[in-house]
Amino acid sequence: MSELVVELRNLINEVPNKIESLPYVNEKTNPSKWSKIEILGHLCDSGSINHKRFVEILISNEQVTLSGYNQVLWVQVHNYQESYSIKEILNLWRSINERIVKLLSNIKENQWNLSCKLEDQTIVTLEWLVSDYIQHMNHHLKQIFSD
Ligand code: NI
Repeated sequence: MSELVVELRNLINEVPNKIESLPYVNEKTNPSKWSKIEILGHLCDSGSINHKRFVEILISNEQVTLSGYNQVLWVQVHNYQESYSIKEILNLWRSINERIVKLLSNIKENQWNLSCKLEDQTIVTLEWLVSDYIQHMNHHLKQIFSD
């Protein structure tokens, strides 16, 4: 199994318990900054978007061009702050990432080299994209576990 898949699987096993015991997940230190619950909501959005990207790259006969998404409005429109409990968002985060782990566990070695085009026209591989997805996740998890 790819090291990236192992890393993602480890995060799924470790993160929920750690986050569930955190205090002040709804606290906003600044009205314009995301609370911890909103950061986790953002990670669910990122999971949905990237799951779709990974699938499209795997099933397409042509090189896929990825488009960005408005992260701030995605968090706003879901209203993670008011309409979800931390437990609900953790379940969602876990399910999305378990689905990604299953998807990527089934692919063939050479499919990691499938390429796609980013918004800025850079060409990257599926492996790069998955690695970037996990790095982005780790960056935000660090924010959640800080202070
Ligand atoms: Ni982000």
